[in-house]
Amino acid sequence: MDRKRKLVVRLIIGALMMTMTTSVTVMPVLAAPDRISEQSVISEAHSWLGVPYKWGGESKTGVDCSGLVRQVYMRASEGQAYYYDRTAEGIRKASYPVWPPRPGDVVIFVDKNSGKCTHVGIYLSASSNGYWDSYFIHAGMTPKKVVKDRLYYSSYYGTGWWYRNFDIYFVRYNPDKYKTKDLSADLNCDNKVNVYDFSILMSYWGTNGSGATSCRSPDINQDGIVDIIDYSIMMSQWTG
Ligand SMILES: [Ca+2]
Ligand SMILES: [Ca+2]
Repeated sequence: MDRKRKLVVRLIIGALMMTMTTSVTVMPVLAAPDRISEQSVISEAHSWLGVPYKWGGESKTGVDCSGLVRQVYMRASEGQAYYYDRTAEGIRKASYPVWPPRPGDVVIFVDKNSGKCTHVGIYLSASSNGYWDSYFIHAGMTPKKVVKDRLYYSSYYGTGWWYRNFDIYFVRYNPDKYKTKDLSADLNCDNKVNVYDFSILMSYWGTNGSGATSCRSPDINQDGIVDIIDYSIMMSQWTG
């Protein structure tokens, strides 16, 4: 290649690189993705409607108020974020008060007698009356299942019941207090990576994992096959 040609080639490469650089710089700068979107929390919360109330429960066969909030947040973030403390009081401590609330924020109910947060729910939207009569989803005793209710005109507890018994406010999780942990191998979303997940992985070995009814796909790294790579990811997260 003579010098002239080399120069032309260099110019073309330079122009290409400039174009590439330019196209990179004009790309919109994306903020760090929100681990939990409002929409994912709201749709996950709705998928729990009708699940029976069970004290201490954290699955779709039975759940209590704080178990519901924790599971909804954990599943909505695909296991990336969740409250370690599963009590209503723990959820309150890991959050900060907000006004106005955004759909998917947490509703905190502080017992007027004990001063402790004894109930939590997920805020959906203000009603036509305003935020004080907002819609929320929660797992409660009346009826003993996950329902959608209103803060003031409660369909199940009667008008004003929540306010007579609780101080109510809205909170959002505090990223600084919000612990993260890679649980992508927790296929059944029970917050542990153990033999249950292992047996799900094994039963889809060599397939693309489609058809699995577990909370997460056994194709953990999403490369189209359940294989040794997924197995090693699982082993690295093993909690037993
Ligand atoms: Ca598991
Ligand atoms: Ca895989």
